[in-house]
Amino acid sequence: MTETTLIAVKPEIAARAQVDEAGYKAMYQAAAQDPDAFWAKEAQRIAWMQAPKIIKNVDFGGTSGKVSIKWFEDGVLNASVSCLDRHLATRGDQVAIIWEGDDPSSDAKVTYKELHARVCQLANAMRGLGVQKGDRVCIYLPMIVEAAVAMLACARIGAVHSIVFGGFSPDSLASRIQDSDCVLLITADEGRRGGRKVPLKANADEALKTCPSIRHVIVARNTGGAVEMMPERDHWWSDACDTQPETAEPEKMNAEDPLFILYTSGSTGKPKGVLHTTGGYMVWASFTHQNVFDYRDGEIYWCTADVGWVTGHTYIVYGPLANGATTLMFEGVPNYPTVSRFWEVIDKHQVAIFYTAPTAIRALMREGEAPVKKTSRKSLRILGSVGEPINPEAWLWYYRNVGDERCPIVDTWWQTETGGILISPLPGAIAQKPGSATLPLPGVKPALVDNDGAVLEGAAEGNLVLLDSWPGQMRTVYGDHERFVQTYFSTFKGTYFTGDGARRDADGYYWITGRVDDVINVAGHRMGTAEVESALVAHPKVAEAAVVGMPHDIKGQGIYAYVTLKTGEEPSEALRKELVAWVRKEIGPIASPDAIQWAPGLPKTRSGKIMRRILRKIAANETEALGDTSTLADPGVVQDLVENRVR
Ligand code: 6R9
Repeated sequence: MTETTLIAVKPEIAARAQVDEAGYKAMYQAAAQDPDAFWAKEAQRIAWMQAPKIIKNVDFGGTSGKVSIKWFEDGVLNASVSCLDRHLATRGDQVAIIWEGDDPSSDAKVTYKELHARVCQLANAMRGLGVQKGDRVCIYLPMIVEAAVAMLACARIGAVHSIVFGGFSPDSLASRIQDSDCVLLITADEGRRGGRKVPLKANADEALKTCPSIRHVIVARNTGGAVEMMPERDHWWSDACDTQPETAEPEKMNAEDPLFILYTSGSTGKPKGVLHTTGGYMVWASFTHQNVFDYRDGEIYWCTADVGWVTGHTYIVYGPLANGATTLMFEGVPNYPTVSRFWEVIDKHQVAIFYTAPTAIRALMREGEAPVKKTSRKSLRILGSVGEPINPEAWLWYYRNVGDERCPIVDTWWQTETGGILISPLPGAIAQKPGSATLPLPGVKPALVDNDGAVLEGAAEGNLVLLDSWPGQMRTVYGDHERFVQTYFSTFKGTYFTGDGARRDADGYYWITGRVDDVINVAGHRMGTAEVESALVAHPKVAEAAVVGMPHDIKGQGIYAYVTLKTGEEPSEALRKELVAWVRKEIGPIASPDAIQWAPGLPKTRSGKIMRRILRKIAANETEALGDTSTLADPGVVQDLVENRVR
């Protein structure tokens, strides 16, 4: 498979597509030439209480050094109205959410009317508990309908939700609650995943020991498992909501009022609270969901992400519901009870659009074709990929076996920070190349720069930046605007730096090569190597740790940790296991190291900087090409590390 392999848009797909090739080019040009006119028109896709007159007002700080991003700043709206109220007259009885449980015999359907009522009841309950516009509410829920209800109820009363993925530990939950001083926590007794239970309420109780800002906890009964309820503080969801009125006045929100915070990992320090606002985010969610998936009325749409990640925010809840879609929410995992589960769910619910991650595709690919082929999948029309680069082999397997060479694949590149998809083929417009995210969406201006910030033209490889703003862009890091400016706008002045590297081929197609910073991507989960390192050094026997990504067949990247023990401590298999368990407890299971190498010393420069370049090469078993080691304080440590590499 070379990069000249071009999979043309099939004529039958182009003929029916909402946007064809000429249409894409016209849209791209229109958005570039007159962004105000283009986005004023696109803004009409959502419901406004007061339509915006001022469209774009952005400064990337090129000359002033001050970064300020505003879209639709005089508009007034409520996100929950776009997702619910305005559909009631036309599609009140249409299913909004299909819920498919971890156990294949459990499912549920919720219409727009029912969803609206449940959201209003929770909104009223939260107001009754004193939650006000602008307050932060933490959501720590499994993939149950209540998660979507909680998000929309926050939006309804103008509270800012901050979802913490259910796989995070009590410590990780606590630090996120503390960073944004959340006043309310919404959780469940337990979650379910792959036949196992996740003790969410018990984790929350542990976390809340250090979270004085939380005044109340609302607990959804999910598994019925026993939990402790603290009088005054803890309320069962049903007690709080069932007697509430089924309507609730939506709060009037300015377009630039915050909608949510979502914590994500960077190269340094603790996870940052990425802040998204209301108007621009909603326009971007709706615009991209419709165009990238060529979404049509009446179709069943399934994104397999968890609402704990940005993909779940934009492409399970806000985008699809804004567009009046039927969105499927899946509680389970791809291989439970069998490795046919995804394909069985597609047949069961007649899914037309299926959006998943390369790590899931690679894991299922390993199981062979039979588990796929025994299902029909005739309902499928569009396939999507997100979270990490998809290798051409996995792309082709997905295309041939899942989509029977009938369904275009949209490989969508974006980030928590970007709010929605930025680079992706439009399925009826852009010929695909396996492994390439292809071309930017209208309104998106990517560029490649070298390490000095010089813009590279034509076919080139470099750092991926964005030259101008799009409506869905994050506005700040919660509580730390300076960190926002430093992280994204100081490396290459006047541009937004993505942290990714990319190659652009002769056709102008983008091939994302992965992170160029100290962020690793493990099974599509973003992790800062610094976070894992600080968890390791918090162990009483560890003196020092360095963590890098290593190639992993299924997860894309695995976590490889070099650990130096304190004097007098001896490495052992028991200690290795203890450290893995320690990191799971400190951060969560997604951060479990795949390999721990005992390192008597780490390769450092004379100024004491760890040379990660060398550690990455050793972890990847590329020890022939370690490069220049002459600047090391003690070149001898490298030999020891190479000899004792973990296989
Ligand atoms: C949406 C999401 C963002 C990072 C991003 C990049 C990687 C995501 C990708 C992709 C290649 C794709 N990434 N999609 N790389 N091709 N289609 O995943 O957000 O969790 O913030 O991760 O994921 O490295 O910078 P987030």
